Amino acid sequence: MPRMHCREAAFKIDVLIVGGGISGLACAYALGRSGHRVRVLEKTDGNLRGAGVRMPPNLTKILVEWGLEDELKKCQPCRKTTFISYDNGDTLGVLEWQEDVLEEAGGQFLLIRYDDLYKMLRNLALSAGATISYDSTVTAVESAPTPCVHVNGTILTADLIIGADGGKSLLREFVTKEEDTGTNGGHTFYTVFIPIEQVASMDSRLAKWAHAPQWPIVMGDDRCALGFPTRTDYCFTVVWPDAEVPGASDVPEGWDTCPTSKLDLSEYDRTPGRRLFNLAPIAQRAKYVYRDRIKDWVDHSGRVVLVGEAAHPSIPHSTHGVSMAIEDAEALGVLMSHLSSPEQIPQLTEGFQELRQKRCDFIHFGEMSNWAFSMMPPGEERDSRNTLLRESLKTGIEHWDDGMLREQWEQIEVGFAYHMREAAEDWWMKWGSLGNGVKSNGVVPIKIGIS
Ligand SMILES: *[C@@H]1O[C@H](CO)[C@@H](O)[C@H](O)[C@H]1NC(C)=O
Ligand SMILES: CC(=O)N[C@H]1CO[C@H](CO)[C@@H](O)[C@@H]1O
Repeated sequence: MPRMHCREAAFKIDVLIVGGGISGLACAYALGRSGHRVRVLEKTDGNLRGAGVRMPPNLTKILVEWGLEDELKKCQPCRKTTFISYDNGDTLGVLEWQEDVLEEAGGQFLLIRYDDLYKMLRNLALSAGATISYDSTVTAVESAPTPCVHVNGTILTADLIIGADGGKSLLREFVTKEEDTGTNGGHTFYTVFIPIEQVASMDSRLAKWAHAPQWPIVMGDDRCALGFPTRTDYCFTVVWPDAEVPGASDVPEGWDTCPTSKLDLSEYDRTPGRRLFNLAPIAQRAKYVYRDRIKDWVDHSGRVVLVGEAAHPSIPHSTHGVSMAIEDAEALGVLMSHLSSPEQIPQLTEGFQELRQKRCDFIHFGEMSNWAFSMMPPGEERDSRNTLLRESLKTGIEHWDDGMLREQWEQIEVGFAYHMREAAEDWWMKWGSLGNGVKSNGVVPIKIGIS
């Protein structure tokens, strides 16, 4: 499919993006495509780590519009989620992504390795004219008189600075004027990749997972696991309480590796998860650090804006973390394609926050509740969860009438049923074109009589 027609801004600006992960590269593409001159500053050498990524329909739809349809065709599709008990390996329930739901959502549900998605986005960013500088750690930011960052002992200036520097974000501290409030979440995510052919060659209990288009969730007491196949590897993640892993509380935030033998999964002998996990000697490790929602994504000058995890920190491996980051990029790119004067920048960055914040917070709370749902301690609540899940085995998702499950499901559906480009264009029609009323201090014009 040809790429969507792209509008080039009448007024082109210099943009610096701090952070060259998924979020930064997606922004680099979206802004480059809108005609702006983009430079990405990435602190690592570009060999970023990550686990597996679930790409829900509304994300894959954006990527198709960005011209990636052929690459996506090679990805492993996902058709259902199976809920399994950590204690005995029993299947508790299924949630099928029915063809008509996916169709309505306008895209496929696909599974991919982080590094494969990362490479696709890097190629897109470069193709849109962005430059990427690696080994470039930003140590300070300023917004007045001119937005600039300090990097390698020099100062780089721009018209707009985008903070795509992840959960532990220097740019967030600059925008909120508050120190990072991250607190230890008490759990760490351990991910292994096992070549898909190796899994396929195991005995039937394991082999059946190798090419199954599904994403099983293993639900335990204060712990859970999830897995899925990608084109090349089976990606399996165990979420474990730090209290049970010597030294885990002292692990720094970010991605690193550790031996899989650090986790004692012997109690879970009966579950296929344990065997999968033990097939790989080394796991990728990501600590969960909890952060509160923040009020402002844009600094007072309107020329420093946060996106992705820097704006709305989430859980590692969340279902919508990557899709929220890429929707952010799409939204900012569409808005900035309307730029016709420098004074308009603060209006559009404020508009970006207005457009995105509610949705990201809503999706985030949905993810938090799904997480709690998957790690319930034994007790009445868990028993009723399991009863409801077992019902779904008999009846299928349409009959998940009970409040809790229904709500859970609707959260997921709202996540899918969204069109970022249209939402951004709508915002522009309503507010952006009132641009002559913009004040240069970044205040969006007061909205009277339009809804
Ligand atoms: C910073 O220095 C590294 C090498 O030390 C270089 O690769 C990188 O491009 C520099 N970044 C910038 C923005 O000058
Ligand atoms: C990119 C995108 O947002 N795609 C779809 C999301 O879901 C809605 C409604 O279900 C579709 O209309 C969009 O095309």
